[in-house]
Amino acid sequence: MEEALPHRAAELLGDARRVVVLTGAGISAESGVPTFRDDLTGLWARFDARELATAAAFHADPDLVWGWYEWRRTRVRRAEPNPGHLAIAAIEARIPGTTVITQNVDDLHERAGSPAPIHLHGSLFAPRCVAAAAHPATIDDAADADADAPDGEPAQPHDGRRIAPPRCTSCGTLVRPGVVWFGEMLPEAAFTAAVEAAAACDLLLAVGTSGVVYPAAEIPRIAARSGAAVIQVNPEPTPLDRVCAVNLRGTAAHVLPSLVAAAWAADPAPRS
Ligand code: BV8
Repeated sequence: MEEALPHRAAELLGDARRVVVLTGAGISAESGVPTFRDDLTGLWARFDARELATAAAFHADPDLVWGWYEWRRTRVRRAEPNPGHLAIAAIEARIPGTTVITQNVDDLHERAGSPAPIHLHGSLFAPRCVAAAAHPATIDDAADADADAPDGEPAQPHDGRRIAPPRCTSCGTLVRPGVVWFGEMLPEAAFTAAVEAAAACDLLLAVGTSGVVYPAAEIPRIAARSGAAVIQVNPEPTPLDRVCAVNLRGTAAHVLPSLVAAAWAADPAPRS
């Protein structure tokens, strides 16, 4: 693994034709959305996110878990994409053969202009029914409004207020967050598309992920085994260090815009 040589990374990006960008919670950190390993605030301070993000936790205490997701959803709705998200959208605009794969359940890539990120772990904005034939839930506006306290501040369930999950207006069963919990299978189509993109790319950017949750953590390793160069953007070391061609120690909102600028400094016109 070379030292963090931005010009080497810029060269790899400038020459790439098929790029995969894999993001984790770190890409949204500078938008004010806490990562999984940030200390959870308030009520959540006594929980481990990995314990709340399970079907068992939801079935044991649906109001607590739904309240956590509503709290996260309102925080995301009040967040804005940061320059890291925008730089990734610029890469997609520049290199049509780019695939964005995210472990995040927020919609900040979409709001930054990424047309169709692959969500390996679902979305905060796609609740579904707990019924076996899980279908997208239809929730009436009242439940949605519940997420906003009257004064416009996001509801803070950690102030002791739990939020009961709504019932689907079309089938009447309980609604659950549309995310993949620990111990649950990833959506097959999403994971298959991600693996295929990783196996076919010539460059993979791993941005803001701890690289410890599987099978998502396999994606950069598949790319490296297929001969692609892997560039990591993360202020901290991760297990992905050992598969990277270049490690850029820094935050997404700072590193990605300068990487994009350097990659195309000599050739600012996007390829047709
Ligand atoms: C599965 C959605 C098959 C929910 C998430 C025992 C039983 C069952 C399964 C397992 C088991 N043991 C292991 C497993 C597999 C398990 C797993 O990997 N566990 C880990 C803990 C070891 N995986 C699963 O369960 C998966 N399913 O395997 O199914 C199966 C089924 C049954 C039985 C056996 C096998 C499902 C995993 C999906 C879980 N859902 N999210 C929600 O959001 O609430 S995972 C969640 O945590 C994220 O989506 C992400 O994937 C993961 C880690 O988070 P990161 O994104 O990496 O963020 P993190 O906070 O960890 O790190 C942030 C990084 O950013 C840091 O490195 C930091 O330095 C950096 N950073 C910070 N600021 C910045 C920055 N970088 C750049 N710029 C900055 N500004």
